[in-house]
Amino acid sequence: MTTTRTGTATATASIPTQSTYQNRVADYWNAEENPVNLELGRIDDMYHHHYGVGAADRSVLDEKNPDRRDERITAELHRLEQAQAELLASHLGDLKPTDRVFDAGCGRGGGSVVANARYGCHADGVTISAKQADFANSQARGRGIDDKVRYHHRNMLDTGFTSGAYAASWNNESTMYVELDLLFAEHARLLRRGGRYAVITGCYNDTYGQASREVSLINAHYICDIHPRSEYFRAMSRNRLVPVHVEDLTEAALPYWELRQEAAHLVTGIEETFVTAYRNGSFQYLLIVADRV
Ligand code: SAH
Ligand code: GPP
Ligand code: MG
Repeated sequence: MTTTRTGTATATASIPTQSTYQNRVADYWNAEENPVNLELGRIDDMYHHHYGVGAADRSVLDEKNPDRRDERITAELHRLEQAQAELLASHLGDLKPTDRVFDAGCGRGGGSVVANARYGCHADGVTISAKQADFANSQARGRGIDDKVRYHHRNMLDTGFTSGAYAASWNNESTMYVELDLLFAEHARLLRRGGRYAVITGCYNDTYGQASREVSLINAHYICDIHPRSEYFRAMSRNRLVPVHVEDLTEAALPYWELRQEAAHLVTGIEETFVTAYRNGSFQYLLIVADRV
């Protein structure tokens, strides 16, 4: 399918041929309006589509005023998601304001905003959802950073961006939508030698055996295909990406889900599955940082 769009800053050359699967993924993100994402983002116009890390302040659950209780839970979940974005951004290397970063599978744009705020760098975010790219560009305009932070409706496997132009790149919870070899080949092409790649992802644990029931339920919920941990390292080594830091964030990821389970005003129904998947050892939340050699 070739889509030509006009009338917005988002519209780019063309969307390369997409698979039927990728069209369905785009449909999901074009339709997505979960309160757990929009209400958190509205707090400070920082919109994330990833989960949180770190200890949760569960005292928010003891708040007596019901409206205030909901607000405090929302704010605490947002704080944990923001901490996850900051953690990833802190691993992008020593970036300068003239440097350029690539945000692969950028969602509503929060990750690039965080990177720009931290380093003053240029950022190109890419999402397969036209609606997300438009939303993110209007957020960047609102913040007055649209001269440096741009979002594009494109396929992250085939961006059309300039080879070697990027000092850093990342995937924050977006690798489960693509074949890793194709993805890492595109990162390796875009990154300059010595550039940094970082990924935070849910992966299934090879030591469990195969994908568990919970992993399969998560796949069905988001229309994705969670890879095993081993596949990340195999595909990186095949694509000039050499890991320099690996962190198992599984324990750090649990408090977010345990708090989200209690957030009746925000739950989507997938919460218990994540808690079970993390606890039964079939699923891991992982950070991998690699150098492009
Ligand atoms: N990284 C963001 C969003 C993660 S949600 C964040 O941390 O907030 C997953 C994102 O991957 C969505 O924006 C979806 O549109 C994007 N995505 C999935 N497949 C893609 C593809 N082939 N090309 C570009 N983006 C893709
Ligand atoms: C995005 O988060 C979810 C994904 C990118 C897919 C699955 C991720 C794994 C780690 C397996 P979201 O913020 O849109 O999800 P939700 O609406 O549940 O908050
Ligand atoms: Mg969310």
